[in-house]
Amino acid sequence: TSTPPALASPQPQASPVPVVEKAKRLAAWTAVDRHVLPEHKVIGIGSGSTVPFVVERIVSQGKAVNKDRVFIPTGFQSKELIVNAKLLLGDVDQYPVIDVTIDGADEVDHDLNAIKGGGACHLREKVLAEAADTFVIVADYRKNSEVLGTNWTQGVPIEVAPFAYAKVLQNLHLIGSPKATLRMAKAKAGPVVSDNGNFIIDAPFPREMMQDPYTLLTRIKMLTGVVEVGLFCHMAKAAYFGNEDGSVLIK
Ligand code: ABF
Repeated sequence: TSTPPALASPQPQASPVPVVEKAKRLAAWTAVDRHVLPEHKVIGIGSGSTVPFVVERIVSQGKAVNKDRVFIPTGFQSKELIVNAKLLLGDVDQYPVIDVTIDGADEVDHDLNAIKGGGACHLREKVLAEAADTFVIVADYRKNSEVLGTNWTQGVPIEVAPFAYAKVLQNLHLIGSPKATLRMAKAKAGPVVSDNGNFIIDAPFPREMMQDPYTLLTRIKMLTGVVEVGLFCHMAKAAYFGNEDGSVLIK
């Protein structure tokens, strides 16, 4: 006998995909559709939580079946993504010239400068961004700012040699970031260690310094012991932001 509708146990509502996830997917799919072209053989795959949608689109659009199309990772998480999607894994040593690199960001300003490195991967991300003919950023609406540091308040991620971290901290305090701190790991005692065996410092700077990110990048990079800075200036050709209303903003 069928249960009268009134008594039927309520079907659990499929949890709606959060708006921000939809926005990430939208940005990622749009960027893949526009920038991963049939003639492209070497694709750089970035890090973070938006990039899985990049791989999802590449697979769903059959853009991976091209047997000699190879995918270059920006770190362990990115490599796992490529391997799990059964894409052909390559290394930047073998493929120093990349057709297109697609990567996330922590924040992007009006001039396409970006803060990257929230995930401690910005050294390899910058190598792949620079090696690419085309570097595009994919992100949700929260990352879209006029000036860097508006929404991303954790500071500029800076990869430093462990031996030099205390000196770099001291010098960052002197050049304008008194609140610069060593990034500590959540899961274990001690500092975060990057894929390259280095430490990460997060250095917040005042707005007026963040309004000229290239000058700030050069000043930080000159500090002895700094390996790489999470300011990507004059690198991105475009940035794709998924918006809350389901539209896409292309900067
Ligand atoms: C990566 O993307 C990192 O540079 C950055 O921390 C991360 C953030 O992106 P998402 O919001 O997609 O997680 O490239």
